[in-house]
Amino acid sequence: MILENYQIASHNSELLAKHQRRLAFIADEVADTEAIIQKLINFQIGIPSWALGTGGTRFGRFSSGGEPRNIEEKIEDIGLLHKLNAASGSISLHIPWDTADDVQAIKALVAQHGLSFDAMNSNTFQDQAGQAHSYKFGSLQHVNKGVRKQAIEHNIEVIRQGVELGSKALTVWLADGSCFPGQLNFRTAFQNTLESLQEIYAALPADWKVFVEYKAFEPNFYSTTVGDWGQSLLYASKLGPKAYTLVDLGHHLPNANIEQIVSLLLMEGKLGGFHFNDSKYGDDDLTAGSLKPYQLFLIFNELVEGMDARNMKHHSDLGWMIDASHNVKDPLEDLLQSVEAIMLAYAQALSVDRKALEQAQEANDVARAQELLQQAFRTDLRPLVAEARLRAGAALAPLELFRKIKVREELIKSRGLKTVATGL
Ligand SMILES: [Mn+2]
Repeated sequence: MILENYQIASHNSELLAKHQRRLAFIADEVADTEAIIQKLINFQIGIPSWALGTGGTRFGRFSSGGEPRNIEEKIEDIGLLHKLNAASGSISLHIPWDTADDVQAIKALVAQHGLSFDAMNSNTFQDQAGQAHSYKFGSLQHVNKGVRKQAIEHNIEVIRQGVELGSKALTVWLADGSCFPGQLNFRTAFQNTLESLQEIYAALPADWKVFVEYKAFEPNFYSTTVGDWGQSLLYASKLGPKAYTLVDLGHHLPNANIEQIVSLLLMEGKLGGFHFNDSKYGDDDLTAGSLKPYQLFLIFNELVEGMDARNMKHHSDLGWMIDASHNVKDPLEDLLQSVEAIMLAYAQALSVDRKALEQAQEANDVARAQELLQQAFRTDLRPLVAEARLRAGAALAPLELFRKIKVREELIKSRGLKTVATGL
């Protein structure tokens, strides 16, 4: 479905007067809003190809209809999101779900929508039809060399496909681990995984990165071979300068201090990227900012402070991606909400009075430090995020416009009610 410029223009003109009043108020309240708006315009969030359809649990999946049936339709959906919010500028592919038959056509389609390719994702957590070995007991960690070799070759094939498309990174998330005590030797599992990752690392082009994603539990429930940021950092450090840790917000044990993890990984130059989502219990994969917006802000606060300390470019030096699942909401509406929440948390972090915060820390003025952070969090900066969209030619209120022009109804008309997108 194509969203026309005139539709955006007419939507914006209806909301413009109210928006300008709000914006003027913020400009009065917050220092240097112009610099914040410019950074928001540059900032882009990667959309995962597997989040465009309705997600499910092991109990069931309830499609909302009109889901993308192939990679072309996934790109079209992300193109539509990007047209609505001008902040969803890249697509992250999962292989083999998204293997392209015609690479040139896919590249052209992505370019036509003003998108780029984010990190490529390998899949050794499922068995594929016709594959020689099973990953039931792990992939890169497996006790059988033949299984490890198959998993290594798959990752190298993902890099090859990514090079053809113009991606610059590989994300490796492993389901490897064990479900019961005694099932495996922790050191052997680590060493096998490291050696496998070393072979994959050796296949990386010079300008590529590999992100080692960690996860505390699930699908394995006793041990996970890349289970936390310490283990991921160990792998990334042993692999070399092109290897980084990837933080998925839902992959920690409850109450983990993620902002502290982020701060230290940045200090070590080993933070590679992010998977945004929100959760109450585990890897719930809910809409970013839907449960713990203050935590999201605190994470961005550390990101901005830590990246500035290293003179990093906010928009390009880390990988920014959503990794979520949409069981009960329209996936596209859910993604619009996630991007909005991420942009807002970023804007809030940019508005923190850094100098004053540093002074409060030096003086052990705890109350003042809290006031400074909460001042930024509690000031409604949504007009700045909307202004960034307006200047980039997108919609002032993306979700509102999405509903007004009946996107889902149109997608169901053209694709059918009973479509199921590949993914989780
Ligand atoms: Mn993830």
